Amino acid sequence: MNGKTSPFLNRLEATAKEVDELLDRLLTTTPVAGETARPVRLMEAIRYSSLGGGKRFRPFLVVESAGLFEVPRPQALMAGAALECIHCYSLVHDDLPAMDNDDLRRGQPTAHKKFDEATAILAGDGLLTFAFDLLSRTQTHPDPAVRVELVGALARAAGLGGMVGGQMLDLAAEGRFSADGPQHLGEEGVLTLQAMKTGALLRFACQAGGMLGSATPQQRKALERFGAAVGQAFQIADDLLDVEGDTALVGKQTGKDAGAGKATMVDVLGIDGAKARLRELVGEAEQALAPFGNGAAILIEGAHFVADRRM
Ligand code: GRG
Repeated sequence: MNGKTSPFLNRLEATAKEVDELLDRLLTTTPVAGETARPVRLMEAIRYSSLGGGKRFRPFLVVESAGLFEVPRPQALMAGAALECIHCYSLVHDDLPAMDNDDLRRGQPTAHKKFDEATAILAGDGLLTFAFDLLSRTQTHPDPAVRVELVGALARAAGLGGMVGGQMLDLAAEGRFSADGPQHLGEEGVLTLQAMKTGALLRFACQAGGMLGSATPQQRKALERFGAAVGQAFQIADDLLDVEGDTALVGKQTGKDAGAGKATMVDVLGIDGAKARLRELVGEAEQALAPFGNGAAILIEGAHFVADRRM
């Protein structure tokens, strides 16, 4: 992934490969029951935006949280692939000229640069709806009540009170809709924005394992607490990468946040303060999973990976 290797990275990469293989099998031009035809250009743009690249960290969290409850791996991979479709859609739309206007993603031209804007919008729309198609399938879980719970929870994480709402707050904070320039949100405001924009999908990733595995209310609470800490840590690490990261490793342009008037935790706490908060969040993540004992070691390594990541 970045030339380095460790047992944790090997496991992350192995899951990424399984997710890629599954998406590769699912995202073909052959229509399934209920569909009429899958246009070739749309599928090319969807495959370009979702295959080959990306750490697949969200599916990894789904698979490993499901592993706590011995959920069959193919079921967890289906839920992870669905979540990755939402994540990839959000990146395609985030890169559009009307949003962040980026040319580079995962080290490659962004979807609207490689194809065109209309195709990129439709590829994002297609990935968004496909995610719910996947969750509704019996391969995700034999019990329809579990599938409905997953669909509802992912819709809320990704939707108007989650990621989409967070993106709206982000654009507003940049000053897009007012003549007064960037807003100064303060710590609470930035926390809310980030919990929605980035945190909600990561929290869902950890909760999904509990849903698939019929976890007890206490176990679900523990996973939610872990997911919330990892979500916050992920975004702070991303903010730090924007300031200190290397474009070649990160695979997208760095140094954009300050120029765009973005509301970040580095802005609120400073670089050293953000790094200290990151450490606190890793501690919080570890504590949350204490009830699972050694079985949760890989998830805790995941929290460290988030805090230490350079890509
Ligand atoms: C357009 C509705 C809509 C939402 C966009 C998530 C998001 C909201 C925008 C992405 C902006 C961004 C870079 C946020 C920081 C956190 C983040 C999502 C980083 C990218 O995720 P990684 O590092 O990427 O998991 P890979 O490429 O590994 O999948």
